[in-house]
Amino acid sequence: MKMFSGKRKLNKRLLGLALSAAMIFGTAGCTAGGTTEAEEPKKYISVGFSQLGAESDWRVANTDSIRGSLSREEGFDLMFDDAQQKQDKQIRAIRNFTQQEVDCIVLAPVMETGWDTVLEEARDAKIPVVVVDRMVDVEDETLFTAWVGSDFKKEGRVACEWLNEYTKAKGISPEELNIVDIQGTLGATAQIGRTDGLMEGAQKYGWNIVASEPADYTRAKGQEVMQKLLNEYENINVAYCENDNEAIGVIDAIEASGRTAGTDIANGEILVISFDAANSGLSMVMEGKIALDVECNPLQGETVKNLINAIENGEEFEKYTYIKEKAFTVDETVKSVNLNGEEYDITLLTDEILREREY
Ligand code: GYE
Repeated sequence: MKMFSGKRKLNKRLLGLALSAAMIFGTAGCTAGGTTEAEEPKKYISVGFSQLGAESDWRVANTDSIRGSLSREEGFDLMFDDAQQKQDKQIRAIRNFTQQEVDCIVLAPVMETGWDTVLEEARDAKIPVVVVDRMVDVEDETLFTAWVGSDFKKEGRVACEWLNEYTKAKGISPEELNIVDIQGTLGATAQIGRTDGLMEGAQKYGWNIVASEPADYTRAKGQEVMQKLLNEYENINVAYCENDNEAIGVIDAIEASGRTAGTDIANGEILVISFDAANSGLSMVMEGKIALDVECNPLQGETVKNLINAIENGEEFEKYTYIKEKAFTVDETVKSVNLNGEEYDITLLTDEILREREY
């Protein structure tokens, strides 16, 4: 969907800055003999960025990417707020940015619902809002200007189609699969999409979902939840973890219980599937502890920068931008999967890919 945004009002803060800078330059010009023209002060685009937290490697990389792209050198004056996974903190941050009349707000929302009022306030103040990563579920889509992120349900589908093909090739029948879903933060788009993908796969192929429990995308919670589930259910043979940090915690719990994370289900191993493909997760793939890691790309900074520039300059931009992603394994059994008629390659993880993964 192509969008346009008209030129916005001149920001008051900028105007203030421009006036005081002109005064300083003016005085300097006089003492130097009165001939020097006052230099045009540089106009920065002021941006308030409300990041939901720092719960995972993915999130830290996402923050670094956006902060790196919205730098002074690139012409931005960035205010950053970390909400520690609390929606009320994000709402407060957005109100604060709105009151300060920033040129643009960037919002990485912790969950989908509950944003209508605060986004209306921003819209009333004519401040464009770029939503990144997870979505906002609002009555009126004009409450945000653009969105950049991933197709989380597609990620879940890739994982499930791979699991189906893989177990078929290994002679494991669908009813033998006893899966636990270690979910992300409930109500987050990444959780909703990845859980939906699994539920769809389980229904399609007849897998048994033993339990679904959220673990907030953290390693500590992933370990705690898995430990509890391993004590409760003896038959678990697949752990579907909705991010890498949870997967690493889950592997800690599997190993602490005396079991092994791997693909030999027939001999009691637990097959771990994960999402993100951060360096920490891919290292576990390399060690054979994560069977498949579906990529979710956190490097959204450049896209966000280009969007803000287009919005500010009244140029055309896309309302929704989906980032392309891969899925990694070290097992050559399944080379591609079919997603509603579309062939999707499964990438063989190499040392080079792992080395180059900076986050
Ligand atoms: O997978 C996880 C993070 O919303 C895509 O949030 C993001 C998820 C990501 O904490 O690691």
